[in-house]
Amino acid sequence: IEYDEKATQKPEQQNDDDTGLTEEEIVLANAIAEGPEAERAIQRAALILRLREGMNSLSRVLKAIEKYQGAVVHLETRPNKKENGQLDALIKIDMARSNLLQLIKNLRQSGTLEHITLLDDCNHLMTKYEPDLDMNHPGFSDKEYRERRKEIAEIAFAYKYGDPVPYIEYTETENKTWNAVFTTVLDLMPKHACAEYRRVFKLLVEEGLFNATGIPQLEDMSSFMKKCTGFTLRPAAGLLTARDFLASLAFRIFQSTQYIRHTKTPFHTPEPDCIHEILGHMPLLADPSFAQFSQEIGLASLGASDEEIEKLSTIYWFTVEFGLCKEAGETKVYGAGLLSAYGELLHALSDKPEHRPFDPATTAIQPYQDQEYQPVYYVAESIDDMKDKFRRWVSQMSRPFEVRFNPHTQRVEVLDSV
Ligand code: HBI
Ligand code: FE
Repeated sequence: IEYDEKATQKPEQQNDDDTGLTEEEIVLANAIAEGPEAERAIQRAALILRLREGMNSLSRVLKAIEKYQGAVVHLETRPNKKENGQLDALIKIDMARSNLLQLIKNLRQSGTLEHITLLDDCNHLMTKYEPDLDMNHPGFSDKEYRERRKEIAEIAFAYKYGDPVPYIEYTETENKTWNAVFTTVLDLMPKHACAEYRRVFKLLVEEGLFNATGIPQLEDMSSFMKKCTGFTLRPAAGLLTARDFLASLAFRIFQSTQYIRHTKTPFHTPEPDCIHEILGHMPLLADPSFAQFSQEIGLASLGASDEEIEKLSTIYWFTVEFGLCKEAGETKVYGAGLLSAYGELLHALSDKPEHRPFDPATTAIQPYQDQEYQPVYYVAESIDDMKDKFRRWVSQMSRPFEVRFNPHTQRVEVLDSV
């Protein structure tokens, strides 16, 4: 199979798609690879890549080619015209067609977040459950509530990494909604929440951050968590896409909503709100083992395919949101979705739903919905045991590369394990 020499030698024509390969290159590589030969037959292809630090470094690209048993027959680089210090590479390879398609997929997925500041671009909202769009939202017909939501959403969209989270002057109505939920959680928590949650909850009360009278400020919660586990908060405008949400966890950053649910439904909200984030998530994010687990889910999501993101989301759902765990022969709750919504908490611990042992491989493919109480919950032996099982499972997940977060440079680094 011949490749088109002319068509492959114009790196300056590539678009700004920052995933590495342009659409044209994909089409080109596919076209080159197509032919009557069998999938296994060795074919020649030309790829044009934008090389960048980290994820798309030349060494990683070459390693990926080696992994898919390709042979490099030509390689040249030149400075990218638009971006200083970046290189474009033309790489011609001989490779089996089936492997070539895998390689392209691998390279395409590799251009993800490298630096913590890129989280400023990770604020894509899912368009479900918004009070402006969803007729069933409790705030849909409340003009004042919708205005308030807009005002608070603006803060999240304007936020840049490194800014303090702006303070919000919560209204009397908003603080009353907090009070209603806080006092019920205070009531149920000693008997039903796991030891890690109870420990941090007590600390938060002692520090004066948790009290019945008012909603804690995200900036104060962020400083508290930073001292405990290094986790910090940044404001989110609503329910984010799983990819954006999980990516921030890789950097020990939790994207937290700052608005509160509608006052007419204090015990239910169709979307995350600050009560859910603060009462549900923050105590556990201040626990070292749980924080580690959360970051590892985040790291696993970087560069993952859509199918893998779906699996990680499902695991997140049945652990971080709805997880149960054993404690001295009893079943306790550690999931934030349960700890901040006492109706489902009591349902989860009753004999109505099914309890299964947490096992990442089966949990990852369990269907779930967010409209009604779950029929199935997964019970971990302990937070540590869950973290170990997850770590073992995720190491077998098909991944284009291994990553770790370097806290000193605030960069995600690709490890040489391919
Ligand atoms: N977005 N703001 C926000 N808060 C969450 O808790 C959240 C999210 N998006 C997705 C998500 N959680 C999870 O259900 C998983 O899909 C990761
Ligand atoms: Fe949540």
